[in-house]
Amino acid sequence: MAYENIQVSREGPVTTLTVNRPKALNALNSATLRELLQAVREAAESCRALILTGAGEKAFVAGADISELARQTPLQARPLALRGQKLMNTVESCPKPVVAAVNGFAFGGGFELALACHLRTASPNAVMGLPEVTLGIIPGYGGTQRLPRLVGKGRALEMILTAARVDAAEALRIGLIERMVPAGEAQKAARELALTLAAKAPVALRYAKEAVVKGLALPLEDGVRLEGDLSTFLRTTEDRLEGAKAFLEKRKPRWQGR
Ligand code: CO8
Repeated sequence: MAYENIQVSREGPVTTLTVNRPKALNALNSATLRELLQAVREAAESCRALILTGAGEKAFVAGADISELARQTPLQARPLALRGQKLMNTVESCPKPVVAAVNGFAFGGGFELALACHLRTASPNAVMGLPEVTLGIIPGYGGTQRLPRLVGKGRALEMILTAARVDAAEALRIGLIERMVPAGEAQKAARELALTLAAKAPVALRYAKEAVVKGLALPLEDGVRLEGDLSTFLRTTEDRLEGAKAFLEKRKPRWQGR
């Protein structure tokens, strides 16, 4: 499907979705949220790993579209908030691994999009933060929930309440991103990561992700139970036989995804 504000490129097992609204530093207006949701769903069907990034070298996504937010009535705001949350939940629960290539500004809803991804690479010019309180609102696309799960309550509260901007080096130090790479290479690094992921057993990857993401929202005992259930289920797949066979035959496994 063709999109107005999203570019889709497929290379081997990896699909890259690029938010492309240069006039607004790739800010997520309502139409872009809708397109991105559709694009993520479509890509999840056909690829082994996904990359999300922003067009150009200046911005990943500069947030929700402030000019649109400013025009909204409360009745219009609610569906928009739900659409944004739906997008972030869809990214996080995507059965395929999703890597964010943060190639510049990632603020507000843009940062929340990166937080919903499973892994993040960033170039040195990346700057991240939740500036909502400076606009008289609070993060509305999951930032108040996903940020503390990543960096802890104190640092998340500091970032949210002071609207502090975090550069790529600091983001790496506090565990907001997994890789900081030279200028212009965030997408290349994301691709390397995505290819590494695409070479792993797809169903195992999916359930490992589910165990971590869902488990974090559960008491430890229930999380361990979930891990046990998923792990037991995985011992029924054809891929687990292929994994053992390939190891014993000293060759690369040929995953079937079942
Ligand atoms: N929305 C709309 N337009 C934007 C946005 C945005 N988020 N960010 C930048 N733009 C536009 C600018 O208005 C400007 O347009 P124009 O050229 O027509 O004046 C163009 O992009 C270039 O921006 P700047 O000239 O400002 O570029 P700078 O390099 O000087 O600054 C910054 C870059 C620092 C990124 C700056 O643009 C900025 O601060 N942008 C806003 C960042 C922000 O506050 N983001 C959070 C938005 S709120 C949010 O995301 C809430 C999510 C949950 C909502 C739930 C609601 C229901």
